[in-house]
Amino acid sequence: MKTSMLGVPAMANEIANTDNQQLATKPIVISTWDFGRFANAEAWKILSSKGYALDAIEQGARVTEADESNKTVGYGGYPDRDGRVTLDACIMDEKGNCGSVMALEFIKHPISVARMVMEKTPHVILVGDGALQFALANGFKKENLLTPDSEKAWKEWLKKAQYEPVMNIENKQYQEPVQGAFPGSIDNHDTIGILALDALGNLSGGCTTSGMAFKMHGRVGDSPVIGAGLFVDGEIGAATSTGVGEEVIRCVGSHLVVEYMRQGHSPREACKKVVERIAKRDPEKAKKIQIGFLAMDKNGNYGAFALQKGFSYSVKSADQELVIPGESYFN
Ligand code: SD4
Repeated sequence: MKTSMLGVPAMANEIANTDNQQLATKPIVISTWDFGRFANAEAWKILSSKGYALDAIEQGARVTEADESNKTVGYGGYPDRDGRVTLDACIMDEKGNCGSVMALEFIKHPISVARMVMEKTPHVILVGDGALQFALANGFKKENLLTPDSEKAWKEWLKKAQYEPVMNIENKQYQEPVQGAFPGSIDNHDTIGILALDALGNLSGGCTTSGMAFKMHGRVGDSPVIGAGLFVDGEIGAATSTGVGEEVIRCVGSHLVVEYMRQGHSPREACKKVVERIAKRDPEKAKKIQIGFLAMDKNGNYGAFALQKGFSYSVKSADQELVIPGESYFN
């Protein structure tokens, strides 16, 4: 049985299809991609013992940040084109409190720094050196996050230096483990967006990533941008995104999903409407990129929709442990 670095067993059942409109339940945690199940398992420990959704989000996201096996955020994440690992993350609670770090280097758990920005500063976002300074002042350890493997992949990429995000690479890393033979093509991996509703009905979300591999130094995607990569309104619902962040920022995608839910659309319909809007804006570009949205309403109904096939998401509640293939605009 495949396990993550932290030994969480890959217990999730694959299911063939779903209308993505599930019965409301709480507590519940959902997250992007198949590897989200490992984060869900950790989050579930908190949710199932009546813990706070925000704690579940942070602890769940930390699993993915620390999991070297998917070449993910934190240690082992792929660097930018200058060979620097720069991390982005944000977190948001049911009251609209939020924190974010962008282009943070040398710190393995940006989600925890983002939470600290939210709880200990009057600000919402800290970037680059300022985020690092804040993290170090608050007890985070400075670590080299560039592993020999990631450095090798980056050097291989430098030979051609072509920036071409690969669709659904997030899943491929788990379904077809990539051994060295894939340098330069793991360009679009590892964002986890995670949403949780706790037993008391509090809704929270988080999103953490190393962004697009081999990106320009200083590039920030949608993931740490409140409203783009993540949005939570405790009275309505929450949404998060994965894929080519530039296109999500252009439409402030996650906020838009929540606004569609406010108008009465189900989580799945709301995600679909935003995907359709992206496809309509630039139909040619839409054919070549992947974007997926995942949403949950305040009652625990959830749904997702992506531009392309291949997006999946993971669900954990008292009676569900699933990896669900997302529906898509293109088939
Ligand atoms: C970004 N949205 O930096 C992220 C990348 C991503 O799965 O989602 N990868 O644009």
